[in-house]
Amino acid sequence: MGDLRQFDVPESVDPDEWRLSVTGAVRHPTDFGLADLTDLPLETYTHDFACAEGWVAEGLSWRGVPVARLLERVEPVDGSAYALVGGMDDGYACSISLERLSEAVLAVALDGDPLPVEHGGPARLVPTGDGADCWESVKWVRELEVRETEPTADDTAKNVALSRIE
Ligand SMILES: Nc1nc2c(c(=O)[nH]1)N[C@H]1C(S)=C(S)[C@@H](COP(=O)(O)O)O[C@H]1N2
Ligand SMILES: [Mo]
Repeated sequence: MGDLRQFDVPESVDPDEWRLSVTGAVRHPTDFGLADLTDLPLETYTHDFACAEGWVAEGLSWRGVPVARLLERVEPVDGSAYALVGGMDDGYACSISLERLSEAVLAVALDGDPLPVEHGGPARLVPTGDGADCWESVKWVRELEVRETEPTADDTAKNVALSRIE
């Protein structure tokens, strides 16, 4: 049994300034505020979160918007296959296939409370299913940029995460 770790919140993270932009290879680029998200039907996803550093937080209950609902709004163009998910901490971005993104939850609550900024509030990407890496659970998500090709060069998340491991 364990909890999520308490990492420092970077200075560039200001929850009051938070908006989500869904951009890139989509027909209708859209900006969402928190109320736009919480007006949508929310779902709960419960799982154990395991970090590559070797700790586990068991039985986390995330509540949020299925990302599929957001993608329906923006309509990715034919041929789009990936997204780059960016956090409010500058330089942190994670590549994910559109298929896995469409099965993810954009969490706005954790264990019944609004998602605290320490754990990525207002909104954190929570990929579902087995085999997600801890660094794909992007805190303070401010941009989902849909791409046609895999954004490998812009994907910094794994390096940031592994650089914290001694
Ligand atoms: N934006 C952002 N998201 C992030 C990270 C980060 O540095 N920046 N670290 C990742 C890693 S490696 C882990 S283990 C978890 C840690 O979540 P916690 O701070 O809620 O314990 O956040 C993930 N999401
Ligand atoms: Mo991690």
